[in-house]
Amino acid sequence: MSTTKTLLSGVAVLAITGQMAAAADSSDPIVIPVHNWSSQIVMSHIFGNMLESVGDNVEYVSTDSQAVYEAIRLGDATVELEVWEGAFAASFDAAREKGGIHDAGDHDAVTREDWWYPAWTKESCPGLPDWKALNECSAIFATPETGEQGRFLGGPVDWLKHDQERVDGMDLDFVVVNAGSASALWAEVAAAERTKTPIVLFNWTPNFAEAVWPGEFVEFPAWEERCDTDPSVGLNPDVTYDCGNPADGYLKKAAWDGMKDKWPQAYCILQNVSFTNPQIAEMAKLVDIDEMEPEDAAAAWMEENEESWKPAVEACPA
Ligand code: TMO
Repeated sequence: MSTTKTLLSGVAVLAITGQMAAAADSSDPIVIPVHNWSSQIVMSHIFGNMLESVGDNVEYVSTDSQAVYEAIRLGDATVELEVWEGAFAASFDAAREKGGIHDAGDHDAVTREDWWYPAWTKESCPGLPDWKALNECSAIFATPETGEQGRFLGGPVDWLKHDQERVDGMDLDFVVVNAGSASALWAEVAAAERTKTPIVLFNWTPNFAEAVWPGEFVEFPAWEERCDTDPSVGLNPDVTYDCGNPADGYLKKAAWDGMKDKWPQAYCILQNVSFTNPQIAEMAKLVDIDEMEPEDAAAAWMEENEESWKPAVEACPA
């Protein structure tokens, strides 16, 4: 008899706890933006799956990776899982200044995004990685599209807005040609590899590419705060962007200010989420090398790496 009673009261307690959980986070969908590089898409789905595991509703929307900060500030999107310092600090800071979006903490990862070349390139331009070698060797990077000048193959236009400013500000004898997609970048590197053709392009770390193609970033004058906004900072006194991107950049999470009140449990989980360089490189690899769909990659990663995400959920009871 007493056993039954205890069991029943246990059930009653569970039911109440369940109700509290339902009341805690709004049932409105948490809007998770996805962009045009693989780790971000996979990580966003991993985070979305973590939220669904506690009963939250999530919705994924494809958005421009710069405009997303304005969208979050206005509450049209809820979170950003990958704020890369090199590409997005300026847009993130601008939105934060207006209000409505905040820094929700750092990943463990350290990032770099900059001009990069695969190892064989150095054979025909031994002065690399020093940026000054670029102008000595610009002719080896020429393509029919760029004539006498070298080609810098940039990423999709929404990633880095200032490659052209750097070319102008540092007098680089190069033409910036933007790739339409990340996969177009990798196709160009793979094609160049077959003939050991020199190539300089936009790349980043953590990424799957470092495991496939040994290579190096070009060493521009080191990044300094305000190099992007204050002409007196950097190599030349009267231009901006006359420096490299941060060599040990942050990777942050960002959130809409209203998130912590509307979805407190999800917000707690967001704060606990932190991934490392190897984990992020692996997320990219599952899509870019193993050719999995991002949703499948997220599920496979979670299955293999339970210890790397479950504690972040369990530390956030309803
Ligand atoms: C924004 N990205 C990580 C591709 O440099």
